[in-house]
Amino acid sequence: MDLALPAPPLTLPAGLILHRSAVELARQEHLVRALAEVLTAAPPMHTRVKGGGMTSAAMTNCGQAGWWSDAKGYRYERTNPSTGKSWPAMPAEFLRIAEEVVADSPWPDFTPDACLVNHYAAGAKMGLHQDKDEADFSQPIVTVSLGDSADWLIGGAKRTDKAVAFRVNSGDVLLMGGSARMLFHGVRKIHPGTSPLAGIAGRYSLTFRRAL
Ligand SMILES: O=C(O)CCC(=O)C(=O)O
Repeated sequence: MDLALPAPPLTLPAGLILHRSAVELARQEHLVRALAEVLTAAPPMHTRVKGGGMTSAAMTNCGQAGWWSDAKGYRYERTNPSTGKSWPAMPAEFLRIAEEVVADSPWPDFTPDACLVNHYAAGAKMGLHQDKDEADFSQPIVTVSLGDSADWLIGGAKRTDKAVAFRVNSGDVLLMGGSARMLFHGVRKIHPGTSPLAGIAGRYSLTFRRAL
């Protein structure tokens, strides 16, 4: 007998918009090919966080600026501090998808100048945090998920506010803007073996920002 109960309907805070399966599989594969070039030009790294530990997810960037963390703190850098080279250009397919998904949103003019790419191997996670190193908080953060599914966490305006988890799958897109822009959020868990994409291991998130 199947005793599984239907999942309760998901109520997300205003300003956090989840588009399930927004990127069809063939287009995800296209994004993965473009991503491979970014990863070759700027291999993902674990970087130092406040408090002295290292990030659980490995990260890299493309675009005009890249988010970075080290003993000097959290910030955007126009060059990759690990190589001194410019970040790879944002692939046209990345830019296209980011601009398409905001077209019907409250932020239709959003044009990212930075894409922070996070790679989560099995067991990796990201603690609750706010994205607050960008110049203009009226601009949203747009996140495309590729690869393994993850339990995403959305909390409140304070780190100690209760957070709720919901599943994001490959091809899902999250928009976080307006009154949700500064909410604490994170990634609690990766579900290994759930990726529909042969070309990658683990989960990648492409997080598009207006950084400068
Ligand atoms: O991987 C994700 O979906 C979330 C990433 C994130 O919160 C961040 O890069 O600030």
